[in-house]
Amino acid sequence: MKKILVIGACGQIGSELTPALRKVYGTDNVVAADLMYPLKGELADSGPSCQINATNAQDIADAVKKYNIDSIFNLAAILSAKAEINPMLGWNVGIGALLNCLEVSRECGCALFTPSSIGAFGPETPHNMTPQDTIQRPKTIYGVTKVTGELLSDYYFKRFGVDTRSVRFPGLISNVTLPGGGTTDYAVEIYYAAVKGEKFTCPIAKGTYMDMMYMPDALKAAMDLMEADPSKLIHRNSFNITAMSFEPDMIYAEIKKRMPEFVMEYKFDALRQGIADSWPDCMDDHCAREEWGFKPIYDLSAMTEDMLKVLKVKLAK
Ligand code: VAH
Repeated sequence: MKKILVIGACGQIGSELTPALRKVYGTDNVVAADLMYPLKGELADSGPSCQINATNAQDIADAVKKYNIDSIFNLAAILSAKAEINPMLGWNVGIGALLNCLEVSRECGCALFTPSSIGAFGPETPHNMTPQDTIQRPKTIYGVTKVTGELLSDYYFKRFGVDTRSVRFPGLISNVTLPGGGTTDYAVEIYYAAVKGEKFTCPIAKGTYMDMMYMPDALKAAMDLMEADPSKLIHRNSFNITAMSFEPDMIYAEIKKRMPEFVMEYKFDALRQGIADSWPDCMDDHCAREEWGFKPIYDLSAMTEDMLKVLKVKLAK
């Protein structure tokens, strides 16, 4: 049975990926690690955990040896808008953590998953049906770390045989842990505002399309890719994947169908809008579908139905 280490287990992805992995591989076989320690709640109660500062290689090496780890999910990153405010932090966390994970994986024979993002593309990239292989000249430090991460991960696969794999996540929408500092965060915050009965102020302009995905599909994609037959993988770092593409008015309309009294207004956030404008409108993800069977199940309607249902219970407490 796999022995898995999740680095960044308290984050938006990690807080849901860890329980999902524990369900499949067994609670004792999935170690939840984060800088914030001790972990709280289900993450702490349902399996082993440890403190890891991902920019410290020794922390990672110690955990890999202590728990006999053979697969690492490296989720340590500073999201796009927050990284623009502190670029060196964005670089040091994104690349520092990845390089440490790559070196430990090389020395200890671990497989390694590190997310990339639609942020790995820039304004020169074709915005519609963005190809799997195309120009990548991102204009954010987040995007620079993601392209660098893709290149480093492919290098470690080709040069040292490290089993590195990655997906370019779109904006992820979840109802467990709020995202912190992303350009697509509005697509999560809008649901919270609707359920709280508050007017939502959207920082992204009407008509700004971005790829998005509901968290359950994202978790399945990460797990399926890591289980995929390596002989079928033509690509590795990193696969385009998407479930839907929408602009703010579309998600607003979908919520209003269910909550007619909900009101949204627009209030432009120049930083996030500039980043969003540089990203794809919608990606072509046929390589992921052909090489390892990626197939999302949630569209905007199904996601909205579930988000509102779960948040109404969660926020009523
Ligand atoms: C961000 N949610 O907005 C992240 C993600 C695709 C966007 O990388 O920075």
